[in-house]
Amino acid sequence: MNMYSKLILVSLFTGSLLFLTATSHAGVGHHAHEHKSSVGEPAKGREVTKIITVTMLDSMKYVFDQPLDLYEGDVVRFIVTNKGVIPHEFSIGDSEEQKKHAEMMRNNPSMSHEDGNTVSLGAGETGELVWRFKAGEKVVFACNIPGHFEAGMHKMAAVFPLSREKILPDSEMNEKHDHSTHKH
Ligand SMILES: [Cu+2]
Repeated sequence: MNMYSKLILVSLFTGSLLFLTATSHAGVGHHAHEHKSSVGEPAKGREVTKIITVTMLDSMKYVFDQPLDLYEGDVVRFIVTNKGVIPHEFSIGDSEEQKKHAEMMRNNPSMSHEDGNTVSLGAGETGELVWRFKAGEKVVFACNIPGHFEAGMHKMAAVFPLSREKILPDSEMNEKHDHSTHKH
């Protein structure tokens, strides 16, 4: 084999590798979009500062176990249970992101979610999502299974800038912080 045909073989091989890489990234039924959002990002379980329990119902409602009182830097573990008999999802984003997400779900209803801002649950299932909140835009929790958002399965909440230390009463401060680090 002369040098010239070797070169051709090598470039053919490289070309097909590139092609394979490109197509596997395009993957069917899976979308990998930016993890960063204007309302925060996925976080690790050990960073959790607050736990919120969410129940999803076939009446197209989310029931939160507490008022949504969210601040910049809060890392919340959402423990989500689908108490319905049809699938639901709990996803976090700003309203623009939720609109795009809903559009993708309409075009490809069988898509899977592995992007850290969504938990999809079948009847009776429980899942978790850990999210670090960023102040600014309003956060929208939404179920983007076609028809569900429109039927009311969403909730909007503000994320306040970091001024919590000043507004929390002393008793709550003591629960949340190590005493030794504070001067009294
Ligand atoms: Cu739903």
